Amino acid sequence: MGLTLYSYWRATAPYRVRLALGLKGLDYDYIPVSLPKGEQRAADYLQLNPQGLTPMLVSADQAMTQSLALMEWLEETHPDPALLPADLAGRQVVRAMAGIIACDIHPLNNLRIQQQLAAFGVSEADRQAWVARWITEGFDALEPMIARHGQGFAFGSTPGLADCCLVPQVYSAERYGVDLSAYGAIRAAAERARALPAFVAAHPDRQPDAPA
Ligand SMILES: N[C@@H](CCC(=O)N[C@@H](CS)C(=O)NCC(=O)O)C(=O)O
Repeated sequence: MGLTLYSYWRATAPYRVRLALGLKGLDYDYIPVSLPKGEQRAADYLQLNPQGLTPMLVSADQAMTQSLALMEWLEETHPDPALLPADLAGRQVVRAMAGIIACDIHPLNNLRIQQQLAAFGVSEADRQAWVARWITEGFDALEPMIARHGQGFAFGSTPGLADCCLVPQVYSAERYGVDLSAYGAIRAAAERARALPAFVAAHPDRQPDAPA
């Protein structure tokens, strides 16, 4: 089954899916979608993905969207190695961690939100503070969860779906200069995951559309 990922090198939602693909050991073709150039709103892209966002994963003739749904699809179609814990309670915690990042932090800081804030005349410094505010609020909730459930990784002792969400969000926090000193459990989990080959390969700087 050939897989094609539409991605932008430093966007965090496609980064999650690259990580899940890598942890599953799956090869895929990479098609860059330049978000600054607005390629996500080009007519041919919108035909496949009417929401005009990345990532999009194409398998056979199915064009699929939404990073969380894509990771769940990968989990169902390629169960080994598992990205979700075997027990129901554990799966709930991992999905809650993923939700904090993908539903409660990221949507507030997305490119189109920042473009809209800029269009409303919000200064760059205030936009920076906006980004930091939502990352901090989310990480305040995530930190005790990882401290409680992590045993090396965000949840448990093997890398999984929570790490696929966490590492890109930490990357984004660092990119925006957010102070992470209060988040020891988050930093330790991200650091450990980032050393793994699948995480090294999925890093934004390693993507074909990253600037040289
Ligand atoms: N909930 C979606 C969010 C997708 C999303 O917002 N992707 C961003 C990149 S991280 C994007 O394509 N933004 C383009 C834009 O804002 O115009 C998911 O998890 O896939």
